[in-house]
Amino acid sequence: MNSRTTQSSQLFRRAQQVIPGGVNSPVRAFGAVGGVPRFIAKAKGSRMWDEDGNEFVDYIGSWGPMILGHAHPKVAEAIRLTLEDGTSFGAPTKREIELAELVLKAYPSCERVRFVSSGTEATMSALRLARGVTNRKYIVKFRGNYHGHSDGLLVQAGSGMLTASGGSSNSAPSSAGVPAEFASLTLVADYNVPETLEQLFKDFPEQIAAVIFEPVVGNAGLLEPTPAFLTSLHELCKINATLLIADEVMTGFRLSPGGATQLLKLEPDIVCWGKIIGGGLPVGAYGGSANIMDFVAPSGPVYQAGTLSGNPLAMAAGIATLTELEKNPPYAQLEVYGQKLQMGLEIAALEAGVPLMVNRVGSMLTAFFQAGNVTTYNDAVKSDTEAFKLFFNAMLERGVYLPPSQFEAAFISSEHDQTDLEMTLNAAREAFAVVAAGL
Ligand code: HOZ
Repeated sequence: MNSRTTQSSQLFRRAQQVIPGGVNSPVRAFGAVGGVPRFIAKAKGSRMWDEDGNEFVDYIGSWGPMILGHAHPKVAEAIRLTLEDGTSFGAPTKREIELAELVLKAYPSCERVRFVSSGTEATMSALRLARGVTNRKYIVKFRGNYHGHSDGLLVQAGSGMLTASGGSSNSAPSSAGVPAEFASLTLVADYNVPETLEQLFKDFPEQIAAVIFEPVVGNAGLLEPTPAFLTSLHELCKINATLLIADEVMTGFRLSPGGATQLLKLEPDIVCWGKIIGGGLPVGAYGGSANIMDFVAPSGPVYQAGTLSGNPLAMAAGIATLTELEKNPPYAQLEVYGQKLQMGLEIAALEAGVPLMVNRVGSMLTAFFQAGNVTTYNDAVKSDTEAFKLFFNAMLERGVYLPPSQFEAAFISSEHDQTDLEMTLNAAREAFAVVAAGL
């Protein structure tokens, strides 16, 4: 049992003195699952070790980037070599072109890409670009889709407020510090419920600059798009001359060599990336056709800049990762392991009498603690979060580090192997028994 937490407990107490909540991103504080967040000392391949020396099979994968596993030799070597030549110049480098070429090769509808330093920056900049291109002010997002923490995207469905144009915005801030006026420019539709998007286009004719969406949602737990939803999404955007922004920060280069865009045959106007394209270092990017992207400064009037944009270390890690993915594509193997994990969890839950619905696309999956299909955000929130909490902690005790929230996706890497799977499923059998006893 991985119950040693002396070091993590001490570090968490110390961290809380100097960092809000003791963490630099809220979900890491274990607020949804209770207990002590394990402070990670090191990771290699599919495994992580905490400061108490406990070993875990890791399914967080840094929330997506570690598709090749932790500290992959080629990625580590690329970072080491690059480091010797300096870590940031504030001037252009050859590596930026090399990574841009690799990204664009995988997304043939995109002709230009701009690198930034995080997914949040990518989506924020993509929205500014869409507004600059269309000269419109509203954007649409979907409930339960997460696109980082910029003001205009920390927005939820609200009770409605009157806007200057007379239309009724249906949104409200989802965080303190976001002015209601900002939030009112973001309209909220329901993912996989196309009628709600259609209604917004009726209410705000010729005013919606962009619709942003997660093609496969990872941030409400995993939700898969229905074909009808994808068709409507494309049609409505086209008819209304609204730009479609695919947030592929999690799915890019993960669900296929060309991400969700290739897998689901999407036709987005702008794509946002992050995570994998930085090989575990801080990177984001947004791209599209030359016509659209040339609105970005200095080619065009939409301003966006960054000191660490195109950072040499991040570019090197990204190039090494995408090159390795191209040379040794892990996608078929990830699908096999994903299937085995999904089936194993489903069978173990059934045997224990625990209602469970596993949603999975390739190497991303969420086990929702409920019996019904989980297609919409409304479905996802019906999950039994107390059961998840019991399961999560029982798995952690048994050496399996899952994302510490029911409403996140787990990630498999090319380094997860049969031993990891067996260990995970053995732990799951016992953990479901713990859940069944607690129901
Ligand atoms: N909510 C983010 C993932 N969906 C968390 C990122 C992090 O804590 O690193």
